[in-house]
Amino acid sequence: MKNFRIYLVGESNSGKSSIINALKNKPFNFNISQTIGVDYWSFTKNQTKFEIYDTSGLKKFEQATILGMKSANLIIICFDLCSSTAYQDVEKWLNIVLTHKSVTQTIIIGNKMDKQLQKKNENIRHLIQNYSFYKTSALNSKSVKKVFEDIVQNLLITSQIVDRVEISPMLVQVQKRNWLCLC
Ligand SMILES: Nc1nc2c(ncn2[C@@H]2O[C@H](COP(=O)(O)OP(=O)(O)OP(=O)(O)O)[C@@H](O)[C@H]2O)c(=O)[nH]1
Ligand SMILES: [Mg+2]
Repeated sequence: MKNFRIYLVGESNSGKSSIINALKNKPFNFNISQTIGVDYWSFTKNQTKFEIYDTSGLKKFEQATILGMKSANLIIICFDLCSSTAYQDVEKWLNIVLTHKSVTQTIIIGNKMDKQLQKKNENIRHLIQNYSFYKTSALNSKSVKKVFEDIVQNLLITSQIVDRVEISPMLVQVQKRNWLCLC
């Protein structure tokens, strides 16, 4: 069994815990309590244990989050699509990730797509153009599950590539030996 550690980060109120609740098929809750420190949840798929760390977006827990996410295999930055500070929020977390964890996969989620967007922020598109980007609504568990299905699927493809690389030198050796035997 392999472990795959996912850190869910982003500003407080962006909907991180609600996204995890949707993934767990829990009913949506407008009065969900703020995360204190970090919450942990895991699921197993394809012989891999996906460990999800749902962090608090409160400033006082930021250093603990930064420390913890150094061990992550994947970082998901979540922001509120409708927040007036959406651009600054994404920029801040991208900077944190790039400063403290340069070589890691990063996905960006714009959450609360069920809400009416007041003003389209074209600048965000440029900021996130090099990242996988998903729009979600924690009220619609399908949109949330799609993100995690893609993560599982991508990991499967990547690990197959790694397996193939590991296997091929052995195959070459076996073929060589057969060829020698035939001689
Ligand atoms: N309309 C709408 N509201 C949402 C959505 N996701 C979360 N909310 C609401 O936004 C508020 C904050 O949600 P949380 O899931 O607690 O946000 P969080 O990012 O985990 O916040 P911290 O734990 O403080 O970091 C709550 O009132 C949720 O009900 C969504 O997709 N659409
Ligand atoms: Mg939370």
